[in-house]
Amino acid sequence: MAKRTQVVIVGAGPSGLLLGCLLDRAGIDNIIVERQTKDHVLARIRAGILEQTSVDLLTSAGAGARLAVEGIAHHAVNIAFDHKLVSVPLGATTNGKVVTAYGQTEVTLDLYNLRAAGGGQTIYSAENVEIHDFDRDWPFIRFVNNGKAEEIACDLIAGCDGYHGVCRASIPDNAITTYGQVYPFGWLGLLADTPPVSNEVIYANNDRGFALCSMRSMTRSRYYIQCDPADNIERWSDDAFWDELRRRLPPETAEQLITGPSLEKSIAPLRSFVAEPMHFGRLLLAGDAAHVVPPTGAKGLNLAFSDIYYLHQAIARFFADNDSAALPHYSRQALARVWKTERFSWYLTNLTHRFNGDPFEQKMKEAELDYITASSAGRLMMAENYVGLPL
Ligand code: FAS
Ligand code: PHB
Repeated sequence: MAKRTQVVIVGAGPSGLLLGCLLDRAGIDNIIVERQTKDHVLARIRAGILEQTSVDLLTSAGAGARLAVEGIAHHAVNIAFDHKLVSVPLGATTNGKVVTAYGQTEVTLDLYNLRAAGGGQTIYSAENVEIHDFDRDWPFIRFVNNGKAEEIACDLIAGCDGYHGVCRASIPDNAITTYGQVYPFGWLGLLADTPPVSNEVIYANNDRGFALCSMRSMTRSRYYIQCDPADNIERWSDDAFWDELRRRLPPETAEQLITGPSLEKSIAPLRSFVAEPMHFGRLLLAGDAAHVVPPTGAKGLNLAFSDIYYLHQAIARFFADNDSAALPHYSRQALARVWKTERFSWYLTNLTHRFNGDPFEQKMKEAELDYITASSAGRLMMAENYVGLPL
C-alpha cells in the first residue's frame, strides 16, 4: 500500500530540514527522503556565516537555542588588499543587522534534532529516488529503502536535493532555463583547532590569489586559499597550506596567525548557477537545487534559507486557501532575491580573486577596493549586501 503525505521533501540538507520543521509547525504533513545516511549528512563541513534573516528564521522554527549561545556576532567584515587591512562596519549602517558565525554543520544538527523531537518522518539511505507526475495534480515519488521498493503519493514535491540532485534533473529541458559560469579556480579549505587570527572574517585579495580567514568558535578556525580546481589535496601538507596562507595576508595579520594540525582539508569547485523557474507544476525547487553561488560573501546557505522562508509561506497558502497561484508566485519572489545575491557573490569573487594574473587587472581591483572601503557609499553597499538584503 503506497504511503501518502501532503508534501514530500527530497533532501535532508539544511534546506530540506528547515522546510520540514516549518511545515511541522504549520501542521502540514510532510516526509523527507534523503539519499545519504544521517551521519554522512551531519558530518558535512560547509558554510560558516549566517545572515540575520537566517538566524531569525531558525529561531522562529525552534532551532535557535544553541545558536543564541554559541553563535558569534560579527560587527564588521575585513578586507585585506595591497598589504593593508580595512574593516567595513556592520550594524551601524544596516539598521543593526549583523552576521553570526555558526557552522552549517551545527545548523544541520540543530535542525535534525528539532525534526526528530517533533516526530517528523525523515527517511535516510533512500536509493534510486525518482519523482513522477509532478506536472499533474497527483505527484508521487519512488525509491528503494533497505532493499524494498517504496512509493509515496503527495500533493507537492519540494526539491531540496542540492546541485546534483534528481529533482531539477527531472524537469523537461524545454521547461527550464539555466544560467551560470564555472570559475577557473577552487577553494582549498582547512579546519583546525586553533584560535582564529581575527575576531571577524577577513577576505584577502593578493596577487598570489585569494585567501579567507574565518572561524567556527574562538578555538576553532576555518581558512581557505584560492587554488587550481584540479589541484590534488594530497599535494597540500598542513605546512604548505599555512605558508601559502601567510603569504596572502597583510604582514601584521600573518604574524599573528596561530597554526596547528588540520582536522579537515578539502577542495571545493566554484560556480555561479541559477535555474528558472523554481516551480514546475507540483514541483518546487529550493536552495542549491535551484541556484549555487561562489562562497565568497557567505551567501549559499543564507540564500537557501530565504528560499525556504518564501516556500513555507507559499505551501501554507496552497493548502489553506487552495491557492495554486502561490506556487508560481514563490518562484518569482525567490528569484528576485536570488539574482541580487548572485550578483553580489559574483562581484566579490571577481574583486578578490586572481583570474589571469594580469598586473593591470590586479591594479584595477586594488583601486576599486581602495575606493569602496574609503567611501561611505561603498562601505554601505558592501555592508548591506553582506548582512543580507531584506526578505
Ligand atoms: P545541500 O546540497 O546541502 O543538501 C542537499 C541534500 O540532498 C543532501 O543531503 C544530499 O545528500 C541530498 N540529495 C541529493 N540528491 C538526492 C536524491 N537524488 N535523493 C535524495 N536526496 C538527495 N555556502 C556558504 O555560504 N559558505 C561556504 O563556505 C560554503 N562551502 C561549501 C562547500 C561545498 C563543498 C559545497 C558543496 C557547498 C558549500 N556552500 C557554502 C554552499 C552550501 O552551504 C549550500 O548553500 C547549502 O548546503 C545548501 O543547502 P541545501 O539546499 O540543503 O543543499
Ligand atoms: C566559512 O566560515 O566557512 C566561510 C565564511 C565566509 C565565506 C565563506 C565561508 O564567505
